[in-house]
Amino acid sequence: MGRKFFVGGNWKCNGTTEEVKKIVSTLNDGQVPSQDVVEVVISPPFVFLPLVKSILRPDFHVAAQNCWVKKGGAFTGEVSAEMLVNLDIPWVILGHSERRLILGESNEFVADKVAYALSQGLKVIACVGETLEQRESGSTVDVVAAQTKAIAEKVSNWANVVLAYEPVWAIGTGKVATPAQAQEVHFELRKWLQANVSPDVAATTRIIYGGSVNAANSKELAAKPDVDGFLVGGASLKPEFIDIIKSAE
Ligand code: G2H
Repeated sequence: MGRKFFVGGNWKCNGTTEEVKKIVSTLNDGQVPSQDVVEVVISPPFVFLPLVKSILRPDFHVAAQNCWVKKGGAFTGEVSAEMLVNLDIPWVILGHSERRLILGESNEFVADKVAYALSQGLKVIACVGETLEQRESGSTVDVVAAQTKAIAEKVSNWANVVLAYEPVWAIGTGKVATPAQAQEVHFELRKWLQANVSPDVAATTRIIYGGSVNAANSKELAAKPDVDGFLVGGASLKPEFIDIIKSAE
């Protein structure tokens, strides 16, 4: 069976109640391919998750942008995987580069989060990606392989994992990776999964691209054989997100 196209909207730390209602209303009115063709997941900040879940069209799903690394308890300021499950939030984004770089989340910490979230029944969008310095020094593949390896060491069932390749130099900068650059890394990631996890996991795991995706570049990126969708930041707050979803066709 082919890999179903996946489009995630990562709202990051943006929005007011009024803005959230407006964005959701635009999403709800959008004409997009059916759920058989594309899986759409919207990721608002924690505080808006219940609101978005309650007003969002039923064919789109919601994701949290993070969760705690283990069972909840005395961890001030954190939100646990159990809480997300309790609220019927099916997805969580983990290991986004903004958390890896600004909050110092290591490969191992991210891998522990992925393993724990999966163990609680959540589905995970696990992010990997290199910095500009790492790309320029020629270590892109080594970096994303090490990030993926840390996850693979702690996860045996990949059925509920989507891997998001997000080159840090392309995030929020307007500098999108070329379709060829994205395809090259996605191909290498799939090859890594094939050699180090299994041919089946390599063939079935969605590898999506993130970093300045917009309505003008999504179609060409989506045409690449190993690009199975997108994680969209800035453009997911705008009506053009609907056009990005349509690039699934
Ligand atoms: C990458 C992406 C969404 P943007 O972080 O995860 O954001 O599309 O704004 O570059």
